[in-house]
Amino acid sequence: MNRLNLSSHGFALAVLALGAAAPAGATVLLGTDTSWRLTTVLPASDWNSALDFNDSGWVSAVQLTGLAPSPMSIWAPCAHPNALVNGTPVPATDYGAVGCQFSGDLDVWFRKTFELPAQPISAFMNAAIDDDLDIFINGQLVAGNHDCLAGSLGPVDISSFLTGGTNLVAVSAKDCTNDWGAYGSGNHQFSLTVNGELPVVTDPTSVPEPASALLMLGGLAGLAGARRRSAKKA
Ligand SMILES: [Ca+2]
Ligand SMILES: [Ca+2]
Repeated sequence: MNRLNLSSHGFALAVLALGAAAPAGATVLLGTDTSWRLTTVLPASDWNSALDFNDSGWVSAVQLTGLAPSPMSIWAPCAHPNALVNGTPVPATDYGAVGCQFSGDLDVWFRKTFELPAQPISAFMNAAIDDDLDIFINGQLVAGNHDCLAGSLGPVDISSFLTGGTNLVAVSAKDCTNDWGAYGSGNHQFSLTVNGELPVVTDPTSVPEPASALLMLGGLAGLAGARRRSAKKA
């Protein structure tokens, strides 16, 4: 199992930039954005393995404001009735004062299906989480951390977990407190990128180069002559 632990950096989100360099020739195969689906209600058990899982009751992720735009940090929509300040519920009208990075959503389940033309030659995943998570690729647990501290992970080689066609990445994420305290401790965020290389696809309908075509014709003529000679001997 290709499972790695997060390194911890406290809750200072400024340190959560994803620093790992992508391999030469690699392109972004996947990134967090608002097309990811999420729920804050414990889903059925096949949420992280079934490509056709019905997530029509889930909602779109929101981009958290005030953080680096790339990779995009996402979470649940910020208006939520469970947020606290020093144990006291916060009126929803106050949420805007501190941005969507603070809400009362502690447990969030994310899903994203995406297409690949072929299994990648290489695929390296980096992620950042405030606070904890488990990441599943096509039903397989590939990374996890449960220390109730913000941190980042990667690069994790996930190439063997990906396939040509439809793939599923599913993430259970947890913020460890819904109490904003002095607007500093109840924050949360999740971001993920996969960089990798896809195999070069040769076009079977391409016209052979002239030199190649001549060689091919010469080879066919030689083969025909050999067959004629073989037939005379028989
Ligand atoms: Ca953590
Ligand atoms: Ca937190």
